[in-house]
Amino acid sequence: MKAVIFDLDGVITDTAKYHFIAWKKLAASIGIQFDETFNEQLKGISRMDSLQRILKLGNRLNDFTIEEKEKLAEQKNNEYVKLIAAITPQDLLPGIASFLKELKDSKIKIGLASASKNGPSILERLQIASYFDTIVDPGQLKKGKPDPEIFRAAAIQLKIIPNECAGIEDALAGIQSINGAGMFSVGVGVPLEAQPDWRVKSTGDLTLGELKMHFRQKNL
Ligand code: B16
Ligand code: MG
Repeated sequence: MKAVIFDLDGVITDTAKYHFIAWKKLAASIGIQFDETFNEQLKGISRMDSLQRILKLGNRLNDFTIEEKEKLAEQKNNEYVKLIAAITPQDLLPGIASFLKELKDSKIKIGLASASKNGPSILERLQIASYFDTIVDPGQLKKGKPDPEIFRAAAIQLKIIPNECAGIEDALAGIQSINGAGMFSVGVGVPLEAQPDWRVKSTGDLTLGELKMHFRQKNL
Protein backbone atom coordinates (compact mmCIF):
# COMPACT_ATOMS: atom_id res chain seq x y z
CA MET A 1 0.00 0.00 0.00
CA LYS A 2 1.65 3.19 -1.19
CA ALA A 3 -1.17 5.73 -0.97
CA VAL A 4 -4.36 6.46 0.92
CA ILE A 5 -6.97 8.58 -0.83
CA PHE A 6 -9.55 10.31 1.33
CA ASP A 7 -13.05 11.48 0.74
CA LEU A 8 -13.69 14.74 2.65
CA ASP A 9 -17.27 15.10 3.79
CA GLY A 10 -18.04 12.36 6.32
CA VAL A 11 -14.47 11.05 6.50
CA ILE A 12 -12.29 14.02 7.44
CA THR A 13 -14.97 16.34 8.77
CA ASP A 14 -18.74 16.42 8.99
CA THR A 15 -19.69 19.00 6.39
CA ALA A 16 -22.90 17.05 5.55
CA LYS A 17 -24.77 19.01 8.21
CA TYR A 18 -23.87 22.31 6.51
CA HIS A 19 -24.74 20.98 3.03
CA PHE A 20 -28.10 19.90 4.52
CA ILE A 21 -28.87 23.32 6.03
CA ALA A 22 -27.87 25.15 2.82
CA TRP A 23 -29.84 22.82 0.50
CA LYS A 24 -32.90 22.89 2.77
CA LYS A 25 -32.96 26.69 2.66
CA LEU A 26 -32.55 26.75 -1.12
CA ALA A 27 -35.19 24.02 -1.62
CA ALA A 28 -37.68 25.82 0.67
CA SER A 29 -37.25 28.99 -1.42
CA ILE A 30 -38.66 27.09 -4.42
CA GLY A 31 -41.34 25.25 -2.45
CA ILE A 32 -39.58 21.90 -1.96
CA GLN A 33 -39.25 20.28 1.47
CA PHE A 34 -36.94 17.39 2.29
CA ASP A 35 -35.73 15.53 5.35
CA GLU A 36 -32.52 13.99 6.61
CA THR A 37 -33.36 10.58 5.07
CA PHE A 38 -33.48 12.15 1.61
CA ASN A 39 -30.31 14.10 2.41
CA GLU A 40 -28.44 10.75 2.65
CA GLN A 41 -28.84 10.48 -1.13
CA LEU A 42 -26.93 13.72 -1.63
CA LYS A 43 -23.77 12.52 0.11
CA GLY A 44 -20.83 12.35 -2.28
CA ILE A 45 -22.98 13.67 -5.14
CA SER A 46 -21.84 16.80 -7.00
CA ARG A 47 -23.52 20.17 -6.50
CA MET A 48 -25.42 20.09 -9.81
CA ASP A 49 -26.45 16.43 -9.45
CA SER A 50 -27.69 17.21 -5.92
CA LEU A 51 -29.82 20.06 -7.28
CA GLN A 52 -31.25 17.77 -9.96
CA ARG A 53 -32.24 15.20 -7.31
CA ILE A 54 -33.94 17.89 -5.22
CA LEU A 55 -35.84 19.26 -8.23
CA LYS A 56 -36.92 15.72 -9.13
CA LEU A 57 -38.15 15.18 -5.57
CA GLY A 58 -40.30 18.32 -5.87
CA ASN A 59 -41.50 17.43 -9.39
CA ARG A 60 -39.85 20.59 -10.69
CA LEU A 61 -37.22 19.05 -12.98
CA ASN A 62 -38.44 20.88 -16.08
CA ASP A 63 -39.31 24.21 -14.47
CA PHE A 64 -35.90 25.90 -14.73
CA THR A 65 -33.48 26.81 -17.52
CA ILE A 66 -29.82 25.79 -17.26
CA GLU A 67 -28.95 29.39 -16.30
CA GLU A 68 -31.59 29.38 -13.55
CA LYS A 69 -30.27 26.07 -12.22
CA GLU A 70 -26.76 27.49 -12.12
CA LYS A 71 -28.09 30.47 -10.17
CA LEU A 72 -29.84 28.14 -7.69
CA ALA A 73 -26.64 26.09 -7.22
CA GLU A 74 -24.71 29.33 -6.68
CA GLN A 75 -27.21 30.50 -4.05
CA LYS A 76 -26.82 27.20 -2.20
CA ASN A 77 -23.05 27.46 -2.35
CA ASN A 78 -23.06 31.05 -1.05
CA GLU A 79 -25.03 29.86 1.97
CA TYR A 80 -22.72 26.85 2.41
CA VAL A 81 -19.58 28.99 2.22
CA LYS A 82 -20.95 31.21 5.02
CA LEU A 83 -21.55 28.12 7.20
CA ILE A 84 -18.13 26.53 6.66
CA ALA A 85 -16.35 29.77 7.58
CA ALA A 86 -16.79 28.60 11.20
CA ILE A 87 -14.78 25.36 10.69
CA THR A 88 -11.69 24.96 12.91
CA PRO A 89 -9.26 22.06 13.60
CA GLN A 90 -11.71 21.03 16.36
CA ASP A 91 -14.01 19.86 13.57
CA LEU A 92 -11.71 17.05 12.46
CA LEU A 93 -13.51 13.71 12.89
CA PRO A 94 -12.13 11.41 15.66
CA GLY A 95 -8.76 9.83 14.97
CA ILE A 96 -8.14 11.61 11.65
CA ALA A 97 -5.32 13.86 12.90
CA SER A 98 -3.31 10.93 14.30
CA PHE A 99 -4.08 8.71 11.28
CA LEU A 100 -2.77 11.39 8.88
CA LYS A 101 0.36 11.68 10.98
CA GLU A 102 0.90 7.90 10.95
CA LEU A 103 0.60 7.87 7.15
CA LYS A 104 3.02 10.78 6.76
CA ASP A 105 5.56 9.21 9.15
CA SER A 106 5.39 5.98 7.12
CA LYS A 107 5.93 7.90 3.85
CA ILE A 108 2.56 6.77 2.49
CA LYS A 109 1.19 9.30 0.00
CA ILE A 110 -2.04 11.10 0.85
CA GLY A 111 -4.66 12.25 -1.65
CA LEU A 112 -8.06 13.93 -1.62
CA ALA A 113 -10.89 12.68 -3.85
CA SER A 114 -13.77 14.90 -2.81
CA ALA A 115 -16.65 15.97 -5.03
CA SER A 116 -16.52 19.32 -3.23
CA LYS A 117 -15.13 22.37 -4.98
CA ASN A 118 -14.70 23.79 -1.48
CA GLY A 119 -12.32 20.96 -0.51
CA PRO A 120 -9.03 22.93 -0.54
CA SER A 121 -10.42 25.77 1.60
CA ILE A 122 -11.88 23.28 4.11
CA LEU A 123 -8.47 21.51 4.43
CA GLU A 124 -6.92 24.94 5.12
CA ARG A 125 -9.48 25.69 7.84
CA LEU A 126 -8.83 22.28 9.42
CA GLN A 127 -5.07 23.04 9.22
CA ILE A 128 -4.25 19.74 7.49
CA ALA A 129 -3.62 20.96 3.91
CA SER A 130 0.13 20.31 4.22
CA TYR A 131 -0.48 16.56 4.68
CA PHE A 132 -1.92 16.22 1.18
CA ASP A 133 0.35 15.25 -1.71
CA THR A 134 -2.46 15.71 -4.21
CA ILE A 135 -6.01 17.02 -4.48
CA VAL A 136 -8.26 16.09 -7.41
CA ASP A 137 -10.02 19.11 -8.91
CA PRO A 138 -13.65 17.96 -9.22
CA GLY A 139 -14.25 20.71 -11.78
CA GLN A 140 -12.03 18.80 -14.25
CA LEU A 141 -14.00 15.55 -14.09
CA LYS A 142 -16.49 14.30 -16.65
CA LYS A 143 -18.39 12.07 -14.24
CA GLY A 144 -19.07 12.23 -10.51
CA LYS A 145 -19.15 9.40 -7.97
CA PRO A 146 -20.16 6.51 -8.32
CA ASP A 147 -18.04 6.67 -11.48
CA PRO A 148 -14.42 5.64 -10.66
CA GLU A 149 -12.95 8.69 -12.45
CA ILE A 150 -12.22 10.75 -9.32
CA PHE A 151 -10.28 7.98 -7.50
CA ARG A 152 -8.47 7.01 -10.72
CA ALA A 153 -7.48 10.66 -11.18
CA ALA A 154 -6.00 10.75 -7.66
CA ALA A 155 -3.86 7.67 -8.39
CA ILE A 156 -2.69 9.13 -11.71
CA GLN A 157 -1.76 12.42 -10.02
CA LEU A 158 0.23 10.48 -7.40
CA LYS A 159 1.80 8.25 -10.10
CA ILE A 160 0.77 5.14 -8.13
CA ILE A 161 -1.16 2.22 -9.62
CA PRO A 162 -4.70 1.79 -8.22
CA ASN A 163 -4.12 -1.61 -6.61
CA GLU A 164 -1.40 -0.04 -4.45
CA CYS A 165 -3.94 2.52 -3.15
CA ALA A 166 -6.63 2.46 -0.48
CA GLY A 167 -9.64 4.78 -0.66
CA ILE A 168 -11.77 5.84 2.31
CA GLU A 169 -15.43 6.81 1.92
CA ASP A 170 -18.62 7.29 3.93
CA ALA A 171 -21.10 7.14 1.03
CA LEU A 172 -22.42 4.29 -1.11
CA ALA A 173 -21.57 6.19 -4.30
CA GLY A 174 -18.04 6.69 -2.99
CA ILE A 175 -17.44 2.99 -2.23
CA GLN A 176 -18.68 2.14 -5.73
CA SER A 177 -16.22 4.69 -7.12
CA ILE A 178 -13.25 3.22 -5.17
CA ASN A 179 -14.16 -0.38 -6.06
CA GLY A 180 -14.58 0.57 -9.71
CA ALA A 181 -11.14 2.18 -9.68
CA GLY A 182 -9.63 -1.13 -8.53
CA MET A 183 -8.48 0.13 -5.13
CA PHE A 184 -8.85 -1.29 -1.63
CA SER A 185 -12.00 0.30 -0.19
CA VAL A 186 -12.63 1.35 3.38
CA GLY A 187 -16.22 2.21 4.32
CA VAL A 188 -16.86 4.43 7.35
CA GLY A 189 -20.41 3.84 8.60
CA VAL A 190 -21.54 3.03 5.06
CA PRO A 191 -25.02 1.60 4.37
CA LEU A 192 -25.46 -2.18 4.28
CA GLU A 193 -25.73 -2.34 0.50
CA ALA A 194 -22.23 -0.86 0.12
CA GLN A 195 -19.48 -3.45 -0.31
CA PRO A 196 -16.26 -2.07 1.11
CA ASP A 197 -13.23 -4.35 1.53
CA TRP A 198 -13.04 -3.16 5.15
CA ARG A 199 -16.01 -1.74 7.05
CA VAL A 200 -15.49 0.45 10.14
CA LYS A 201 -18.07 2.12 12.37
CA SER A 202 -16.23 5.36 12.90
CA THR A 203 -13.11 7.21 11.78
CA GLY A 204 -11.78 6.51 15.28
CA ASP A 205 -11.27 2.88 14.15
CA LEU A 206 -8.79 3.89 11.43
CA THR A 207 -5.20 3.02 12.26
CA LEU A 208 -2.37 2.29 9.87
CA GLY A 209 -1.70 -1.12 11.47
CA GLU A 210 -5.31 -2.32 10.96
CA LEU A 211 -5.51 -0.88 7.46
CA LYS A 212 -2.29 -2.59 6.39
CA MET A 213 -3.51 -5.90 7.82
CA HIS A 214 -6.82 -5.80 5.90
CA PHE A 215 -5.08 -4.56 2.76
CA ARG A 216 -2.62 -7.48 2.90
CA GLN A 217 -5.41 -10.01 3.43
CA LYS A 218 -7.16 -8.85 0.26
CA ASN A 219 -3.97 -8.92 -1.76
CA LEU A 220 -2.75 -12.37 -0.61
P1 B16 B 1 -19.58 21.44 -3.21
P2 B16 B 1 -17.40 14.52 -0.59
C1 B16 B 1 -19.43 16.05 -1.40
O1 B16 B 1 -18.26 15.89 -0.63
C2 B16 B 1 -20.63 16.11 -0.47
O2 B16 B 1 -20.81 14.88 0.20
C3 B16 B 1 -21.87 16.42 -1.27
O3 B16 B 1 -22.99 16.53 -0.42
C4 B16 B 1 -21.65 17.75 -2.04
O4 B16 B 1 -22.77 18.04 -2.85
C5 B16 B 1 -20.40 17.61 -2.92
O5 B16 B 1 -19.28 17.28 -2.10
C6 B16 B 1 -20.10 18.89 -3.69
O6 B16 B 1 -19.73 19.89 -2.79
O7 B16 B 1 -20.96 21.97 -3.45
O8 B16 B 1 -18.89 22.05 -2.01
O9 B16 B 1 -18.72 21.49 -4.45
O10 B16 B 1 -18.19 13.56 0.26
O11 B16 B 1 -17.18 14.04 -2.00
O12 B16 B 1 -16.15 14.99 0.09
MG1 MG C 1 -18.36 11.80 1.78
